[in-house]
Amino acid sequence: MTRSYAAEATAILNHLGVDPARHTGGTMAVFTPLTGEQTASLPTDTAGSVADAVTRAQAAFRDWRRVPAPRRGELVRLFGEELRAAKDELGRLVSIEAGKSPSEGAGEVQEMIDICDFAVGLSRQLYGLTIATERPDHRMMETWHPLGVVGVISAFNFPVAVWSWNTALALVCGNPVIWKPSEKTPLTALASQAILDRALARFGSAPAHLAQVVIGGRDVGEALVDHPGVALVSATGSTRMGRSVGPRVAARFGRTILELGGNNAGIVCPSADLDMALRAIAFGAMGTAGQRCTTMRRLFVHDSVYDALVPRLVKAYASVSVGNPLETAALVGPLIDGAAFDAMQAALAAAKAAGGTVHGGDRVTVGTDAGQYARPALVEMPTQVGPVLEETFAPILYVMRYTDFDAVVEDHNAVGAGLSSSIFTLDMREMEQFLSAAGSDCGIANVNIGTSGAEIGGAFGGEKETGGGRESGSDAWKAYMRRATNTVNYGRSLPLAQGVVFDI
Ligand code: UN1
Repeated sequence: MTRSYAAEATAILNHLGVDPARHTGGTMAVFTPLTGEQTASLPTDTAGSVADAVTRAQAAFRDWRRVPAPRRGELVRLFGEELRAAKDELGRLVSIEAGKSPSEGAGEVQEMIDICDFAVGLSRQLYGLTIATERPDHRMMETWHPLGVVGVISAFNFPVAVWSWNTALALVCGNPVIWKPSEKTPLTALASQAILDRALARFGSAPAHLAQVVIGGRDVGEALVDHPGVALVSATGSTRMGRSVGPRVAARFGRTILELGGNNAGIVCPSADLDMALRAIAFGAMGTAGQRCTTMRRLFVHDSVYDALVPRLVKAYASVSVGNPLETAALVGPLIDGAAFDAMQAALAAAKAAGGTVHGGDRVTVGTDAGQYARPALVEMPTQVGPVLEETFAPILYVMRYTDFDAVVEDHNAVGAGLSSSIFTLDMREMEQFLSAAGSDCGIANVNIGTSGAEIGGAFGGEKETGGGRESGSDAWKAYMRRATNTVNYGRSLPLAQGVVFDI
């Protein structure tokens, strides 16, 4: 008997207490990429129901913004506890819905737990500066206040972690959240919301509708993007999507955090530890079937180590296990759907036409199922042209030779996206140059690790066509608050700044 992932997904949702009316009897069909089996059909929202959700969230905001931040942190602490308790179930559902291996599914939930821990501490550290003033008996300071309703639009590839980065911070910063998950992964969203609802029930005194999920396609996302009541739109997806979202939100003077495409590269220098580089590149380029925004897509290898490294990589590509990661120990799971498979094949054909030598990339048949599996592809390219300049959301690594360090840093930066980057070297001059103002132009620049798998403690995001937004750690929280500069006069006269005189 073949396993039914639909039945398993339904059992997980029921166990987490998700209302069956939210995932049955609707028109939006969802499928597991593991086998192509349909898992659910969900009723969808409309522009009108999104507007209602915004109205409810605005009401929640009026209460939540007045709750002391450390108390708001207590809600996020409880959420972290509930996530710990539900880690196996939610990780399993991520695997079913996004096709990730069990370890990657669990890792994604671990990111959610980590950001909760971070946000709890942060809830006591939302501080501003006190600034010297030029006037006697005055004090100047800045205060950070809750911003308003936060709209989160997330992608299929990290269906729950990215929402949690936004939500944990938004909640401690005093904001309600409305989440529009990818139409490819709505079940994990409903599950995550149910887990948060458990924390809300235990917390007891949060306003209703502090966190809501709206389901649907582009029109539902656009309703959030265009609604003047949504103060911040945090959107993860393609650069094409960001080109539409950014200007629309800007036109109404809303704020955005955009986390868009990546075309992340590694540079392997003459002194590199090649064993370490091999493992880092393999995970960075093939892990999660090349469907992370941080996936390594380009590799520049110094001429002197090319022949020692690249044949080993080609071998790893030929032998890595591809299959259903819930049935076998496969390291590379399915692509999300047939369109992703077609895009991969089109990019490989274009690379070949541009003089590339393609290793791998063929379809892998897994059982008799309709899952879209492909062997990861390593493509040796003479130069950086054509598809190498674009992000194809699939496991393709373009490998190029280099001889001159300054020139390779320029080539590294000569693409539209600017998310993540890494260098493999034991030479501190190369390392420091790569990390310097004249080095990598990405939001993330690593040394002797791959481009993917960032920890939540750092700010996550990138420059140029990646959109410029920052999420998760460091001071990314500031995007979720509004800053007020306060000047207080505790004296008995009214000196004007800049020595201006205005005596009446
Ligand atoms: C994404 O692909 O949208 O750095 C997020 C990483 C993960 C997050 C990826 N921590 O690969």
